[in-house]
Amino acid sequence: MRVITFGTFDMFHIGHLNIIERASQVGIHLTVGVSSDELNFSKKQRFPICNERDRMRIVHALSCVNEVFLEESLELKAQYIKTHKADCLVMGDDWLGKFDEFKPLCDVIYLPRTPAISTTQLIEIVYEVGKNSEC
Ligand code: C2G
Repeated sequence: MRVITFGTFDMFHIGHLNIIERASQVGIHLTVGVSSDELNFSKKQRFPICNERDRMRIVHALSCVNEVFLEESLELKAQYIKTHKADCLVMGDDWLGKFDEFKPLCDVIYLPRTPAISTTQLIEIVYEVGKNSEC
């Protein structure tokens, strides 16, 4: 079974590692679509802290990842699933139901999100630490 997953993976953390490792255990080949800087800006009105080249390198360095590509548009998901011959799409359950439209193309599995960590939270912690150390 070939598996695909998508994400930004900005400020790579344990929640990212958990989902990627668990996605890889669903099949024998894992492809990861890493959201481009522009796609992130269009979704979140801010650029990621780490640029797309570095985020792709980090994900690609994981031994459980076989292939990495740049996800440039949300509209191309069906195309990405077909191009990478994915039998299964895995996402964290913060996306529950949002990818069900691809069920005619492949299995869609939502895995539990790792609690108590997110890129947004990390950015806030770093910001607060920086603010306090200025005093
Ligand atoms: N994730 C997780 N646990 C966390 C944080 C993230 O399981 N504590 C999972 C998310 O559910 C997602 C993956 O890690 O499956 C990547 O998360 P993000 O980097 O936040 O990516 P996102 O902005 O959700 O982009 O087209 C879909 C997008 O590319 C997904």
